[in-house]
Parts: sequence; C-alpha cells; structure tokens
Amino acid sequence: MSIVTPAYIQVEDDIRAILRKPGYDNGNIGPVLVRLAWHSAGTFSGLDGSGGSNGATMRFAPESTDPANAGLDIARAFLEPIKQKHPWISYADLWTLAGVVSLRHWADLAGQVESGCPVRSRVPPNGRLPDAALDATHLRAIFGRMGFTDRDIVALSGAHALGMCHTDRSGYDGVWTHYPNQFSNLLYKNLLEMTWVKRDWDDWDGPEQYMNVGDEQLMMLPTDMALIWDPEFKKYVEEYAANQDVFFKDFSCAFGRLLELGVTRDENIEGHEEGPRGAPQNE
Ligand code: ZEM
Repeated sequence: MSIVTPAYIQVEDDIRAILRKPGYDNGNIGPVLVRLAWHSAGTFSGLDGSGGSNGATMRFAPESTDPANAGLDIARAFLEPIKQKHPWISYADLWTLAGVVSLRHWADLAGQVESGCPVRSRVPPNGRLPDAALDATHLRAIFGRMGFTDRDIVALSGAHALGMCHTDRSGYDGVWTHYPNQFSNLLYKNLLEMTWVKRDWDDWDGPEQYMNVGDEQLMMLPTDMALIWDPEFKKYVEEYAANQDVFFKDFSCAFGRLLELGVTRDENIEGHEEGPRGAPQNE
C-alpha cells in the first residue's frame, strides 16, 4: 500500500527545491533537516508512549528551548514557507518528510511517513535526547528507551556522515567527514582508519571533542568515540565500514522506526495497526 499521493509529492518537490542553499554551511540544508526529524522523534519513551513526533511539540516550551535542540529553530524556519503553502500537512509530518527527502531514501521510507497524526498536546520533558559528552552506557539508556538495540544505535549514529557541528548551537565544532553533503558509511571508516586524539593543540576551549591526526580537519564527539571504545558497538562499526550496503539497509530500517515512534495512524488507512509503535512491548 502506498500513501504517496500527488499532494505529498508536491510537498516533497517543494522540500527538494530548498535543499541547496549557497552560503549556508556546506551549501545544503539537508543535514539540519535530518537532525530536526530525528530530534522531533527522539523524545519518545517506550515506558509510557509519550514524546515522539506527534503534535510537533518542539514548537513549544520547554522542548523548543531544550539546549539539545539549539539551532533547530533555523531548520523549522526553513520549512515554514512550505507549511504556509501546504497548510493541510501537519508540522510533524512536514518535519519527518523533510528528513526523509533530505536523505534521499524516499523510495524506501515513503510508507513510514504518512499523515493523520492526531495532535497530542503533551510536550515531553527535556533531557530525553542524547548528551554528546557521555558514553556507551548513556547511549544504551537513551536509545533503549526508544526500543533500539546496539546494532540500531550504531546504524543511526552513521547519520553523522552528514552535516556538521556549530559552536553557536551545540558548542562543538567541525565536520565528521570530508563529504558532509553525502550520505555514506564514511563515519565508520574514519573512526577505524584514522587516529583520533583529543582536540587540545589549538586554543580550543569548547567541550571535549576529538580530531584526526593528519589533516586535523575532522571531528568526533565523545559519543561517536564510544562506538569504537565499546567492543559490542565496535563490531557493528567494523561491519558497516566494510559494507556500505548493509549500513544503508540497516539505517533505513532503524531511521524509519525512529520516525514512527509514538505516531498513531488514521483508522481508515488500510493495512496499518493503530497505537504507539516502536517500544518493544508494542511490537
Ligand atoms: Zn546527531 N548531533 N547526535 N544524530 N546529528 C549533531 C548533529 C547532527 C548527537 C549529537 O549530540 C549531535 C544522531 C545521534 C546523535 C545528525 C543526525 C543524527 C550535533 C551538532 C550534535 C552535538 C549540532 C550542531 O552544533 O549543529 C548524539 C550525542 C547522538 C547520539 C548517538 C542520530 C540518531 C541522527 C539521525 C539519524 C545530523 C544530520 C547532524 C548535522 C546537523 C547539521 O546542522 O549539519
């Protein structure tokens, strides 16, 4: 069953048309739209079904002012003209669709982003998104709450092949790969093939982050380093570094599940169950 209606295709086309933006970061707003979709969904808790993208609660405090979401007002503003042009689409669906379009995985993920999400007004508390300064235990706690396994965590983290860190948003600085507008398995390759040391050679006084010995152009967050410091995570890093197709497939599945967390469905959409999805007890 497909929900790719002409109306959705028009929104998709309009999103695609704004992706290239000379002068912004590396000339493409796709990465920050992917981060918006992820943070919108990533507040989900499998314990009580709260959070998730339903209702686009990031528009409201306290979620809008969560430091983890710094800079995502910029992403939301990029999409506002498209919301004005297509008022029928919910913000939640628009943000999700924008993340998917940016990743150019439309064909695989289209079925995951359908509409009809009743607005749920409860804004989740802050503190549900991961803290880049922490470690593998923290990643397991945060992503475990959403129902994700070690393998899923490593796959989802591969999104850092895209985009960059901004000192005026998260406090971190730099890109993870030399090709931040291309989705690839380079995060894993870089983690394994390069030597990473704490950035302290310059007058860096920001939060602890890592840089590659050599051209010193790339960065890793402490949570990215946890992917090779933790032996269980590292197995998957090795697998994805060796096989980009497996990474793409796993990422596509895990990202699709992420975007659906807590999303309820229209009763009249054939072939889909209702109710919160994503938490292990609901599967
Ligand atoms: Zn990110 N992420 N993320 N991430 N992320 C940043 C940027 C981007 C973590 C994190 O703290 C940060 C996932 C997982 C995790 C993207 C996608 C996904 C930044 C930099 C930080 C600090 C923000 C800035 O300064 O602009 C942590 C700790 C994670 C735990 C594993 C997952 C999952 C993602 C999607 C599937 C993307 C695309 C960016 C780049 C944004 C941009 O503006 O270029």
